[in-house]
Amino acid sequence: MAEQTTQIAHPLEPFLRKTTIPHIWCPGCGDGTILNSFVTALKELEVNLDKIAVISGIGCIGRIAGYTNTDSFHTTHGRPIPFAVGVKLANPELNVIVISGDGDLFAIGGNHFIHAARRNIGIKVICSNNFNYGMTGGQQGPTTPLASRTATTPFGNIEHPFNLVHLAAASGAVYVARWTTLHVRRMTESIKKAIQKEGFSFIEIVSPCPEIYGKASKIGTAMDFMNWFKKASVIQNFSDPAQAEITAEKIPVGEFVDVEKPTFEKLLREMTAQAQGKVTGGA
Ligand SMILES: Cc1ncc(C[n+]2csc(CCOP(=O)(O)OP(=O)(O)O)c2C)c(N)n1
Ligand code: SF4
Ligand SMILES: [Mg+2]
Repeated sequence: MAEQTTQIAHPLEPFLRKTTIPHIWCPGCGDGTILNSFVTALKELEVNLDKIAVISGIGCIGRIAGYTNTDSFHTTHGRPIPFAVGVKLANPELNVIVISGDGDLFAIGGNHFIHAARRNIGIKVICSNNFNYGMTGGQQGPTTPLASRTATTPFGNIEHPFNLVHLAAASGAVYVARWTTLHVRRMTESIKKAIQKEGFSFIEIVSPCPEIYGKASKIGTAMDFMNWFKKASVIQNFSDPAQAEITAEKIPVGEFVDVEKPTFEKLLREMTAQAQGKVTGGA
């Protein structure tokens, strides 16, 4: 007699686009943890998936848009924010979430980031900061630590990195947080908060790239990254983001900004209604 097997579905299965799984990420890559946290946040919030749009640029983390079972765009390198802004302004009811890399968002796409934050456009941006361009072989990028070795800085990086939480706060983001992939529950809570918040929200996730950056920098394996995160992370909620530089000794994490400010789309709606009223009134 044939043996009967019962298949138990994984609780996160409805949130993943099964036709694109298995994913391409290397063993130990932090991007899987970010995906897990993100879909857990969607599940716990019981959001209507038809109201979520996930938008990414090009890079290892950029594949995430294809793995989530939502409407999504895997856009051109550096341009997820302009795509997201277009989606949000066309349909302000949608919760538009950009998930992309440090290179994508802060090198080629840096200008888009600062101006979307300044305008307080109600999109949410989650950055997988792995300190390099993972997908293209580990080039140095805008968050590579000073003196760090990468594929293109064999004698050590001579450029000062961005402090992303300071950049986001100074540009006008209404919610700013940083966690590492070791802080899974806190990361999930922050993602939930950002999804529910109006206005431009930014979460930096410090994430291991053991396969490329780990080797070049000599930080080592995924476990070595986790040990570094455990040793160096200090929770400093609502401390000065300007003082939150990441160093080998210290990774300041936590929520840095949580304020309210009228969003671009709200002001646009009000201005349009006013202008239409004037036209109608004068006719
Ligand atoms: C216009 C353009 N320039 C360059 C590239 C090559 N490219 C693809 S991904 C990438 C960098 C990705 O780095 P990051 O955003 O940090 O993502 P990661 O792979 O580290 O997750 C680059 C330079 C491209 N695809 N398009
Ligand atoms: S190259 Fe790095 S960032 Fe890309 S999948 Fe591998 S470990 Fe992850
Ligand atoms: Mg990167």
